[in-house]
Amino acid sequence: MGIIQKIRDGLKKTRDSLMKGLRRMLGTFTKIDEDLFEQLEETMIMGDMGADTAIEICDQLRDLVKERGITDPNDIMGLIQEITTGMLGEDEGLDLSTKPSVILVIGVNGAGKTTTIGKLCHQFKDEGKRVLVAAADTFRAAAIDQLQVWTDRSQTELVRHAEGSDPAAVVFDAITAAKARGCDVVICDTAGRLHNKKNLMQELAKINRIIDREAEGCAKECLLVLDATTGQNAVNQARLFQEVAPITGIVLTKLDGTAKGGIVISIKNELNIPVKLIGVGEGIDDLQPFEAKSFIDALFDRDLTASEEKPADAENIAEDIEDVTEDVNETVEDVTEDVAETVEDVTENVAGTVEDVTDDVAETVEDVTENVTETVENVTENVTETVEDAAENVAETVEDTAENVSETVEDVTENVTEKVDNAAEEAAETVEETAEPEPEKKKKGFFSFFKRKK
Ligand SMILES: Nc1nc2c(ncn2[C@@H]2O[C@H](COP(=O)(O)OP(=O)(O)OP(=O)(O)O)[C@@H](O)[C@H]2O)c(=O)[nH]1
Ligand SMILES: [Mg+2]
Repeated sequence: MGIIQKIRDGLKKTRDSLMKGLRRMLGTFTKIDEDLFEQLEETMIMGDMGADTAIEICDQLRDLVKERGITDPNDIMGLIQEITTGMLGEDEGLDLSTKPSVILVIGVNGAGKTTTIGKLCHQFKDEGKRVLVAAADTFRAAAIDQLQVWTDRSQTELVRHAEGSDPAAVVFDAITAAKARGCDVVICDTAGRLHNKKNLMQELAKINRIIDREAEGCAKECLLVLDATTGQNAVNQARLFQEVAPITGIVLTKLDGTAKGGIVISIKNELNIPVKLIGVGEGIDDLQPFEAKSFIDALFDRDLTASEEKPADAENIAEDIEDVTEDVNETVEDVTEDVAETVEDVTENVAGTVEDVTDDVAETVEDVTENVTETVENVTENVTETVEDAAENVAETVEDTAENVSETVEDVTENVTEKVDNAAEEAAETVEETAEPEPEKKKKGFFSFFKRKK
């Protein structure tokens, strides 16, 4: 089957849903007015074109309609085709201009990284290139084995380490081996999800640094694999990964399994990263270089849409209802999946944040404990020293005081003894004097009596 036919087949669901929806909606209008633009915008947003892109397409459409004086709603589809072709811009292929060239493949789990690598190996091998694959998704043993199956199929070389080993070391070994063996391309598979987002991102950043260092001067592609069935969520994923490694191109997988092919336009328009490859099936040949013209042709092919449509009889209406029911169920399923994924991501982020905060708190507590212990130690030392000094001073003072007191006591005792002695002496003298009678004194008494009488 040719490339164009594959893309057409792959885009059947999108054509059935988005393009048929747009045509149906436009068919209800007889003139171009603001009501038409509003409904158009809504239909495109529902078809996963993204709100920003839908608004931009309608703005450009208003200008073109005015500029060219268009009045027939039947001309609108042609104008949308023109505008979206302009939005997709020039095609950009993979840059494999050096030997070796390195392709780093990143993306969330289940996006289709390993399958895309398997398909790429097969294509490069067909082109006569020598390919070496690095099994840098060391998170699960099954991931390494899955890659081994693909490389065995295409008979390409694989560098693998044990499960749980450092993915950057695998990449390092792969680049060293590729240089030594003269390989043309090194393709690095990576893990989609580790136990928290922070770890995954740090790991990817490390791998990216190793490639820049070990493959300096080599052509390098960093391909972000996005699952088209996730719709607008894919744009958010791209924004997240862009922070870790500069993305050079998008691989949009599972276009065959979704009605959300409009995402291609929104990715290019909102992120300005070229879509370089598209996956249109699970087979080894189901990877195509992205060509804007073939893509838009396949998407807008009125003949294909018409041949896919059947005349409206009761049976077909029933079929249509069945289709719509299927679409609704699919949308509900997608939304449920998106919500579950978001809840998982949020839980993961919260767990990561809690872990980080716990780590920080533990570190702070450790620091504080250390500081407090040190301070307590210092204070204890100071207090001990001060107490020791004080005790010494008190002892000295007590000694001095005791000495002074004993000296004073001695002095006082001496004084008291002296005074007692003196007093005793005086008392003895007085006693002596009192014992001897004094005659003159009696005479004196007698005369004085007379003196007083006179
Ligand atoms: N229909 C369809 N299925 C695809 C396409 N690409 C990959 N798949 C399927 O998507 C599933 C996941 O693919 P993987 O290649 O294992 O995804 P991964 O990104 O390596 O996932 P992890 O290793 O878990 O991170 C597999 O069942 C693939 O067959 C595609 O273009 N179309
Ligand atoms: Mg994988």
